[in-house]
Amino acid sequence: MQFKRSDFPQGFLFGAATAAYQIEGHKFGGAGSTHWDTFAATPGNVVRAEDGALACDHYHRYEADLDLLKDAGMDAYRFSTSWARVMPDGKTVNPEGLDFYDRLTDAILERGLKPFQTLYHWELPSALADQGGWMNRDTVLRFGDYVDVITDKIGSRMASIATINEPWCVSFLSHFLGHHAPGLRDIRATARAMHHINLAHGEAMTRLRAKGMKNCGIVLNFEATQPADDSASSAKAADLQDAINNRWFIEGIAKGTYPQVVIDGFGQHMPAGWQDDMAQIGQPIDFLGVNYYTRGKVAHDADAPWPHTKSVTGTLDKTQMGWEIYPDGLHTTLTRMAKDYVGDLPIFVTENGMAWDDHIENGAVYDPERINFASDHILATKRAIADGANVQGFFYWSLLDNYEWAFGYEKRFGMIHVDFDTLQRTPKASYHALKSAIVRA
Ligand code: IFM
Repeated sequence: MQFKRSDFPQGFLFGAATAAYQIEGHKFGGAGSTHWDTFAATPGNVVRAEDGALACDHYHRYEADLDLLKDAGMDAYRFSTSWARVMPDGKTVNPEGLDFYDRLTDAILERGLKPFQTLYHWELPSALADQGGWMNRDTVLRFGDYVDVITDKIGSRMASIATINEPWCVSFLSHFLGHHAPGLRDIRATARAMHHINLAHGEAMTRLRAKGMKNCGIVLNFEATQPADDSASSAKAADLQDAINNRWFIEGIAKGTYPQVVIDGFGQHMPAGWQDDMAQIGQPIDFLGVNYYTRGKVAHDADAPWPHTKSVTGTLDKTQMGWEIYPDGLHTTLTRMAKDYVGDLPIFVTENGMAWDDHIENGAVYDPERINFASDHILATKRAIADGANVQGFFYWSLLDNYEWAFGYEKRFGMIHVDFDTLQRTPKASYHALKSAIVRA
């Protein structure tokens, strides 16, 4: 890699990220059915109808996985706690689930790693999905109750707590584009989910503050949205898509408002009285988590209903996901967040990484593409710091190959290869390269 630890400010954290449903093995420990289980069990939604029942069996192998993280010289571990493991029906506490996160927390701390918790990384309990999930305002309060329970168990030991991972995916990708559970394509459902997930963030912040928690924030995903060409119509389309993808959540949280172009598009479908929630949504946070993977080229589509936009394939090299590799977009995103929204507030790159069709050959995985990808994005982060963004850490997505949602186990993001038949872990060349770069001099 083209950087070393000493290129970064003292105390800058290097880590790796995972999420509960993607690695733990949801069938273990009394976890309840989630909307991802039922989405995956419905033909056509997920590659080979794969689900997270076994995943990487991190539930039983977490000690060895944390050893690998530690052996790479990393400082922090970003993980999520599963609502459906802690409260299988969304309401009733499962002591086994709480015990698992208690043990996991101890194991992280015993290795001298900083635990970065995310409270919601997408496994909504089916019992709450039955009642409308994120379309239903009541889910916000149920989420608050879960936040209370898990925080009482492990909150005081966390270095950082993020409320929601990628609310855009929870709402727009899942209720408008239909790519993720619950697989809806409905503008009214989307308007409600886009607001309620922000309100769930606000409710979680309220509950966390009531318990005296510090270092609380949210993790948002950003795409470097650009017009597909020089036309005025593409510029307008890209601005609207940017408002939906990149501005809706951060503007709500940092300024207590929503972009007017999106409010105009949602029109009558916004939940009544949404304006009264903006103060709770806009309460102060302690950090912003930035997830960044790619850029998106956007053009006007006169034949489509609102937002009248379409994606246009770009010309840059692409990852196994078909996502363009565009490190400059991370620099732009980080500096934009600092300048336009959060000022000096600490920012963490909470996810960045790439999927590749990795294979084991002679007992090793050679992945120079990932080495370059990570190196270029970490250097983009360094430039953002030089340009004034208060970025305090970088988490590679992901520690392990894992369940990549609608793509099942086909897309490999890990720095550690997982054989999904034997569950054997093999650190890839990128793992060793990162380890060499961040070794303490
Ligand atoms: O795997 C996902 C993760 O759950 C959320 N952020 C993007 C990753 C790669 O698609």
